[in-house]
Amino acid sequence: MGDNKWSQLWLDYEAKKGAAKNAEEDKLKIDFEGFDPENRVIKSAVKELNKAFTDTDKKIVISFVRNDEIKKEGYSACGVIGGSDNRKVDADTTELVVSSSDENGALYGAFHIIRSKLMGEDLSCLCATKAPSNPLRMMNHWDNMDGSIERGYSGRSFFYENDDIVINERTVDYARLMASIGINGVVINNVNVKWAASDLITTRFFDKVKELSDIFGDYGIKLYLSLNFASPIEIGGLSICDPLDKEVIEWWKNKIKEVYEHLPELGGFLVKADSEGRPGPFTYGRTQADGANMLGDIIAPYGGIIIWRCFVYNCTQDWRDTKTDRARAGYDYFKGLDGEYHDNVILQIKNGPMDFQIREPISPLIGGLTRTNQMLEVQIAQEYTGHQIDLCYLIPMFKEILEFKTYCAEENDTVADVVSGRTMGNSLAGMAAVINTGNDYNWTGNDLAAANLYGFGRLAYDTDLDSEEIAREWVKLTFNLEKELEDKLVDMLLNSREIYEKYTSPLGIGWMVTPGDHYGPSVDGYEYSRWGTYHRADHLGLGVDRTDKGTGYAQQYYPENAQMYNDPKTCPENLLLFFHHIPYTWKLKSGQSLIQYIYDVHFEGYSKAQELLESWKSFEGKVPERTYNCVMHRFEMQVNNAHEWCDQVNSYFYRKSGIPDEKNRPIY
Ligand code: GCV
Repeated sequence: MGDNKWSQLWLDYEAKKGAAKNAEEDKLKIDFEGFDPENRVIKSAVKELNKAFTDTDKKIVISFVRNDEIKKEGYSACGVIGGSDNRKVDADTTELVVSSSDENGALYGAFHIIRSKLMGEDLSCLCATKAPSNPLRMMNHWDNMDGSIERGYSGRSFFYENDDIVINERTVDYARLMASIGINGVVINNVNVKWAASDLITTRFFDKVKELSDIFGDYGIKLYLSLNFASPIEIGGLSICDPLDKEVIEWWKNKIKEVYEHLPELGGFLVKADSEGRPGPFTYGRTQADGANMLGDIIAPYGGIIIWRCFVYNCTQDWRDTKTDRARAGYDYFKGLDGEYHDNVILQIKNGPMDFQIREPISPLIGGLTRTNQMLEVQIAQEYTGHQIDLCYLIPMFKEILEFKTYCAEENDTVADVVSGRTMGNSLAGMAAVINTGNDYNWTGNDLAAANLYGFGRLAYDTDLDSEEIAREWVKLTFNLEKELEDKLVDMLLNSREIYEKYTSPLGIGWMVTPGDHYGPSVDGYEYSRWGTYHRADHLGLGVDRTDKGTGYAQQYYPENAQMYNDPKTCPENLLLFFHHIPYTWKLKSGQSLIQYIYDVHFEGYSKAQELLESWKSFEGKVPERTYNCVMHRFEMQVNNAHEWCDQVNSYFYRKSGIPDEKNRPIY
């Protein structure tokens, strides 16, 4: 987009416009039945359609029709050639009817039409009925008010600069992009709430937060804030933040009243408590439920909700202690309180029991809780999956997570069922992603990482979509490629997670990353530290014994899964080292020994990374030059990274085990 400072990603209407670019603008007519054209969300839908349809050479009538039978935030979008009987339009006109029961549904219907148009579909044949799988579909920003982003790989924050809030046209484009993929909630600040961010709930920032909230509101998005549990101390001048203390409770009552006077549309708060040094109820001998319920009760009269994170574990562990297991912590802390959380409290649970590794089992807490609102947290910021340098399309991983059968009920027992509210019939449920955006021109550092941003939203709205469908949509919307290259790019995306896994940490072992930064290999980087992230390799074998004879983590699952994981013969091989300490000579199903597999898979991963780079060369001249160069540079870095991983991991395990590579490849 010429001189613009940021791209329009999948909403780049200009780049998609064809021969009729300068067609008369009055070809598009929009009607309303049961919707107020002055409603802010409807106005956004209309504005968007007008932008997207300036190149139409046919007459188009789009009618927004209220239909109360359609599910909340759902829509049907259908084309009728020559117009329907009751809405009399000329024969050469395409009529499209968007039916929905609410404004968000109407907006999503409009974006569906736009998507179909951009993908070159025949709108007169359009016929889609959709309803969101998840009631809450949220993005979590880990943006700090100084403009930095915790685990951000795409530049600085576009929300903050120098401890102040920035609002400009990019803010509006951000809201448009999020609405176009069905996002209906955004947490604007890092869960580690420190310094100026503690003041987001004070008069220092109310006006600007309100402005942001209004922009989001135009696109059907609710704004949420991460909350500092120690606010009574840090901004209130109290000496404690004990959730059961009368003075503390009174302070919160006044504070939340004040917040809602200024921010009447605030969705609620996200809280990271008792985690990685953040304050919380444990300091006062209180439970996580005590903390969450106190805030929940106070915010309830305003219609707000409390999203309470379950990422609570001991981050000062002694590595010599082989019984304490970080993987157990979420379940150990939260399962016993199942049923005690109040109705407007949701527990937000990371997909795995550790921390967004390239492969982990599903957290046993999801579905382990049967009487508590639950929400799934995934990370599209590629903290452990390549920093948006290495290509790693994460939607296949998210699909695996959603499809995992927990056995928590006789039916509707997958993760998708639990977090959508289908299992328990609750409406406070959903999916959240730690977002991968920043103020880079392309928003996501690597142009191809936008597939994760797009994909998360689409998947959270419709968990039945498959990874390939989503990848193809994104490719079609973002580029103008011939079929052969489109297929090639889709394949590159679909294979990328396995490639990353191959050259990094195989069979579920995870970690082995550079401490702190989390990019690049350092096999023992976390091995003798306090973080609870160990591989336990010795000269005989590798992996963590999490069976009933080890840490007992496998027993946190329902019996079907517990038994499967407990036995190395039935444990899925891609998680073998997560659950078991395995000798290097162990024979895998392929017949390879564990050590030979480690060597082979790392050489293979490195060579596949080189293939990705080679494949990208065929996109020269076929995608914008800026994109081509940006991605090429990243593939070059990925190849170096894969090389380092391959050499370091193989050398490490060769030196540990003393067993040579059967194929005599260079290992140092
Ligand atoms: C926001 C991991 C990350 C931290 C992050 C934390 C969390 O430990 O490395 O940067 O903090 O997860 O999810 O709270």
